[in-house]
Amino acid sequence: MYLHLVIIATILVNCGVQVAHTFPVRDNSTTTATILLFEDINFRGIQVSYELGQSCVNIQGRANDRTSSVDTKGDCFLLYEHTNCRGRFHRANQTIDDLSSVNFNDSVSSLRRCSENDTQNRI
Ligand SMILES: [Ca+2]
Repeated sequence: MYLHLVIIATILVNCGVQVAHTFPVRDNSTTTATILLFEDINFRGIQVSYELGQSCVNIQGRANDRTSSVDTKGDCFLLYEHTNCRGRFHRANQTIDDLSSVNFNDSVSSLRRCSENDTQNRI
């Protein structure tokens, strides 16, 4: 019975995270958090899933500079305008249905999880 529950839970997680057109990125940290990036506002268009530990991750391929909405799944992330977590950033601690509302539409090039030292919304 327990095994069945684990299998069902695994299937549910996989359904939620790994949909078509995703490019899952993982690192070796034990604690990870998932963020979903969407090409269009209101969580539409091509969806990309990133599972992040503590490292900065660059947005690969056609998803770069195309994100218009994000689902943070209850976690906190820093969205950066340049690769390697450089340049202007926005601290997203909740889901954002239209990144133009925080002047970040089609601008995200890298991201990382928030750390305890992140206190400002942007530089
Ligand atoms: Ca877009």
